[in-house]
Amino acid sequence: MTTASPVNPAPSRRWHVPRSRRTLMVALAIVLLGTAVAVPVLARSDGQGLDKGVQKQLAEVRQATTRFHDVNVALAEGYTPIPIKGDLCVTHEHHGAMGIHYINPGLVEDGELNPLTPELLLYQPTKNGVRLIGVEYFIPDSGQAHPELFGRALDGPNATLLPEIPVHYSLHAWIWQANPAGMFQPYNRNIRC
Ligand SMILES: [Cu+2]
Repeated sequence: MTTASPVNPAPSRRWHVPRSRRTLMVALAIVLLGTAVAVPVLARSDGQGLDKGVQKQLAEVRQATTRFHDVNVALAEGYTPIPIKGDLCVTHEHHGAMGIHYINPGLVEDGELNPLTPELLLYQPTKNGVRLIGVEYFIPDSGQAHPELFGRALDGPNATLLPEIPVHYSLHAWIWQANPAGMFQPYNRNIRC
């Protein structure tokens, strides 16, 4: 999913919308229909130096997602490609691309973050089909404490262009395609749409 351009919502929570299960499903349906949502912009850079504990966690995520190199396995387990702003492959003018987002609505609806069950899978389109490049964690903002994974705060809360899309936190992890900007940056210059 996308982070908004550096719009971190004001305390007024102008973008705040009810996050009932129904609202979320409507939001996802709209995304699935290809309506526009905000395109992310990098807000910060970080180094590649990841401590051993995080590297171990990421190795576990790789192990847990290896089967999704076969996109048919991802589809069978409920992941679905979503067009964003009408395009399946999300790219940025300056910062590279995210690739194609495959979202698992069930994992979004559970309202939990589990490193081993990412809400989204990221794929790069190639001549021979799609190639798994990373994962993305996504959780609606319900007023909870700022969520963390891998010892770092998720990006967000992110506003979106559509009021139906809940304000959310997200975090990309480029576990299957190195990202020169950093493991957890939203865009990856090594990815082309
Ligand atoms: Cu994304």
